[in-house]
Amino acid sequence: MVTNSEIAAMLYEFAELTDLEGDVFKRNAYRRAAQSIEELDGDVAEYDREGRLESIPGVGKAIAQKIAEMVETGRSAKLEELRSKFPPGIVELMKVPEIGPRSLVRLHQELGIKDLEDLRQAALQHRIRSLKGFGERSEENILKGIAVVQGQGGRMLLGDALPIAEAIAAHLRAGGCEEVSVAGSLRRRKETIGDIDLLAGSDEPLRAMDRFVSYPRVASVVSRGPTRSTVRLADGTQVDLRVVPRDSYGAALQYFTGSKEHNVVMRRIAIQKGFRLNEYGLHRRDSGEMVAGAQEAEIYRTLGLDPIPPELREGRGEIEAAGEHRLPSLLRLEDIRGDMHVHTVMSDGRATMREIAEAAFRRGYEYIGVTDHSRSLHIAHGLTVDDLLASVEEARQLTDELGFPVLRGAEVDILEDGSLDYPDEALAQLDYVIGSVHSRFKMDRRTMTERVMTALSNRELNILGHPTGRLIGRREGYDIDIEQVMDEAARRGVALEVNGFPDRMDLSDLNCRKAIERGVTLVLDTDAHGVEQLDNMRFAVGTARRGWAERKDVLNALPLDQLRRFFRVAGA
Ligand code: DGT
Ligand code: CA
Ligand code: CA
Ligand code: ZN
Repeated sequence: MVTNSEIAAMLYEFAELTDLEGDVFKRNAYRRAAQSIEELDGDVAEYDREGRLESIPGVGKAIAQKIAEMVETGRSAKLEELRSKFPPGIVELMKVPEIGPRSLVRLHQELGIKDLEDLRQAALQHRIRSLKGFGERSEENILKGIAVVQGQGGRMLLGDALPIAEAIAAHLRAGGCEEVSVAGSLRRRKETIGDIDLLAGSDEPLRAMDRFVSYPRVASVVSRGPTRSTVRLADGTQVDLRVVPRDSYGAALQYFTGSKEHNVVMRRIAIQKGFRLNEYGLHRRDSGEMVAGAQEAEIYRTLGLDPIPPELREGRGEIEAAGEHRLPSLLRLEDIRGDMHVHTVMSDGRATMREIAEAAFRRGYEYIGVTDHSRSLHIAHGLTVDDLLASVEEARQLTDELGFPVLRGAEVDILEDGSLDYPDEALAQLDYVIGSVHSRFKMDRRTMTERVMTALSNRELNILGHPTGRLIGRREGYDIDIEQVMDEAARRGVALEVNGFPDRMDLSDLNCRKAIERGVTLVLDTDAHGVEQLDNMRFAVGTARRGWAERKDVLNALPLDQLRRFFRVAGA
């Protein structure tokens, strides 16, 4: 079964390749269709079966036909034809900020550039400046652009990698593999992922491998063997699949989940206790007898350890804690009762307050908080005081009508001097206030810390949004004494946000742990700008779990009355 996200991914690839062909109109059409499908409620396959594909916004006759083919065969002949016109590295080349599709086609046609390495060599050897319209500066910019792409170390965001991995896992399961799991850094929910690791337990490894390489998004097979294969997807993502006998599945899952640091300690403990641990199982050293292998938890238990959740396996004291039965009882996604940071159409979001409330209700939340940008943030259509106050009334009416609590908050800019971007009388009308830094990032450490400390001292402030301001792979956080901020937040009853937007993940895992140790209350948010992004809550939860968070540490794991009490005492 092809999933919505796989169809969306193929449509995005269509968009990129038609862009390369110079057809901006088609590119936009494919993008629009891909976006609608990402946001679609219900299965595309269902729409196809019922002949309703063209009722999807942005899907006309031609695209509907392609989607129908994807649903029915898992592939698209037209997409494969387009792919064959360009070298496989081309989609990766498109990530270089300095080159647009038209230059890319010329670089390919005139210099034979096929991938990042070709491009770097051409720039270093000054072959690019010989092309009409390019110069010395373009070469410098291209080299900088390559550094940006590779500065991410070729790592991808958790939020991009996990849906891909889950789609491939589903493809394997649909092909008869019963036990399939993501492994590696992805299973540990690290914020960035080097490559995607998948593990299957199967007694028919060749069949599993056949199924793997037949996944529709596979652009090339890097290596293929009976126990391990590696493929590259069209966007350059590398995916590893290992297949082990079902008896060894638990041991292999333990091994390939890592981290390496965690595994080193695990193996040492195994040796101390007279065992040998590897990806095939836990064996007694004297007799060679296998004492655990099929179940991952058995490996831990046999070594005298409580089973350790994957998010903790970083060699940060988790094994000692497991041996002393003092692992934290980690927060779970089901503990989250509402999302406190969501943008609506009033500022730069795509959904109305009502659509957000209905989606939150469908997710099983007990409440939702909507937070638009404040007036100074013009690029995001920040709300005037009048619009803000009118929307407080709208939230109240919606709450009555739906019987579902819609809280009216705001994501208010923390201005340069630390004041908030609305008068206190206006803020006092809201259910709660998030304060965020969105401007003047380059202050020195002392000034920036002062700025945020001033904001924390405002009695109307309840939550500090994305507290370090970093954007993974694009921008370092601003220079701030985050420990001083944590202590002040704990003292004043202001919650620090764990923003689950995939390129933010702010606070980070380590900062979450530090904050909890300092008595800070965390609040887990998505910063959603569309209803589908409410799903990003699982990334915030993964990050908080990596920071050893328990339910008691998290504001929006509280029932509504206690949440309101927290907001009342804040700033006291
Ligand atoms: P990544 O891909 O850079 O985000 O990080 P990981 O942790 O996914 O690392 P990866 O893909 O190289 O390997 C996946 C897991 O397999 C790793 O977490 C632990 C295990 N593993 C791989 N190679 C070794 C090794 O040489 N020694 C040990 N102890 N474990 C290894
Ligand atoms: Ca990996
Ligand atoms: Ca790997
Ligand atoms: Zn923000």
